Amino acid sequence: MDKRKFLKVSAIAATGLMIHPFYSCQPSTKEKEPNNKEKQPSLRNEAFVLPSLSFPVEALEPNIDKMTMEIHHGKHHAGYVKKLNKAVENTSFAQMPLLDIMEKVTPEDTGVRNNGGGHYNHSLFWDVIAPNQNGQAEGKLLDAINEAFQSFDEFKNVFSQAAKTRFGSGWAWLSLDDAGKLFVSSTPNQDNPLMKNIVEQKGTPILGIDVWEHAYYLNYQNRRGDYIQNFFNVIDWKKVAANFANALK
Ligand code: MN3
Repeated sequence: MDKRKFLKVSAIAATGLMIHPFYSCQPSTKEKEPNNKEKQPSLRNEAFVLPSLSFPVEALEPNIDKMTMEIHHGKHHAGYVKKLNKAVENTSFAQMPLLDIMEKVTPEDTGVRNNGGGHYNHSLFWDVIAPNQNGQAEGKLLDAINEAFQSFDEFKNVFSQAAKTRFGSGWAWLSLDDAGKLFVSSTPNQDNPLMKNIVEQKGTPILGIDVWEHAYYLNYQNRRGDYIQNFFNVIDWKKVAANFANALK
């Protein structure tokens, strides 16, 4: 084979479009030796598990009802965990911690993308909601919100609008970008701002709202706007502030 023809065949093979006995014996791109300059992922020894809620399922009523919490946590989130454990089997994700998976997952890793995102997103969601909240960010987090959005009320408007206008199923986020600035974004399905190979606006989420219908339909039916408004009654701003402090490190 002359050099030009060899290069052409190699280029086609690299796209994965060419099936040939020679190439089929080679390790897939997922299994190839990682680039030494790339950060090595740390390892995880155990299967992913459903995190417990830190409050009783009825504790968020009337903002989020008991049955929605039971089904959302006990069925939907549990389902993502189960399917994630299955999806990572025999892949390069098998022993990776969740945060490394979020960083490395690509659009083609459908099962890991949907269920890994589902596990991460819901774990964050349960962590930033709680009963008996005062509804207000404070301290350095409030300063950062004021800097990015001019005021706390304006942040609420921008965040609510992102949640309301997400077409179909998805999430709205408050995240910290690489430059240390807060921003609001929204993602479809179970994507999130950590998925740098997938999302447009990359960052570390510190607050997220689930706007899938399963998150509110039993209590609010089609009134997504009312659900979003009442979600502000259950945001645990101390937890969001802790996430903010961690993201700044
Ligand atoms: Mn959900």
